Amino acid sequence: MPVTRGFLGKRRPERPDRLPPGQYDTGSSWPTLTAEATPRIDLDSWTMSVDGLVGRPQAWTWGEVQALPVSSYVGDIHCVTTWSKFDMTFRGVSVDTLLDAAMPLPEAGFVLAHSTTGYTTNLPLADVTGGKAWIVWEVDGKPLPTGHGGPVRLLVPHLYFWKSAKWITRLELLERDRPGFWEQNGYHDRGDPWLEQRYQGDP
Ligand SMILES: Nc1nc2c(c(=O)[nH]1)N[C@H]1C(S)=C(S)[C@@H](COP(=O)(O)O)O[C@H]1N2
Ligand SMILES: [Mo]
Repeated sequence: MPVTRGFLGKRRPERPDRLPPGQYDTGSSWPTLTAEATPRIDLDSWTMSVDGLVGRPQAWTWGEVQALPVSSYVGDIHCVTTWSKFDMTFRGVSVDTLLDAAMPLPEAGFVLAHSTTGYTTNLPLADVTGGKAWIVWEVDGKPLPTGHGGPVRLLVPHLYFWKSAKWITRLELLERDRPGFWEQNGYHDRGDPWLEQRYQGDP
């Protein structure tokens, strides 16, 4: 079979345009990264709350959250430990839907995401509004595995994956930025993978 060898000499990422600087394609594997013990969550008592600087604090049960309009993300995720994973499909509810119900006050500029375990991560409100963030319970057509944050995790795919708090239970709206778990331990405050905002001091 005739082959134009010159073009095959060097292995390149299939889609270099999709790989942020310093990242590699993890392919079919999906590493699990958890700072704390994996919790056991009882869906009968689980709630998703939005509170803090909002006009109408909200708390949805599992059944109530599932009755909200479904929204999906199809695309890539990027971990600060340098793996990226392409073409994932997550299904859940847009954070916009939750915030619309809770009606953030004008002075709310930041959000602190809380996990049932005590893990926290902070985000500017602008990074979880406008169709950029979800709470999700399904991945690639299956329930989100417990190790990956099931039953429900936050998904903020345009930022490094530590912002996507597993076992999410609460979004707290704040006037001022309040560093979360990794942000207190040396990670960048915002974490944009395209700007390589990995650690404090990075641009
Ligand atoms: N509750 C909780 N959420 C978390 C973490 C964690 O340790 N605890 N780790 C973060 C980090 S550093 C990453 S890279 C991703 C890992 O998600 P995964 O284990 O599903 O790949 O979850 C993020 N969310
Ligand atoms: Mo991470």
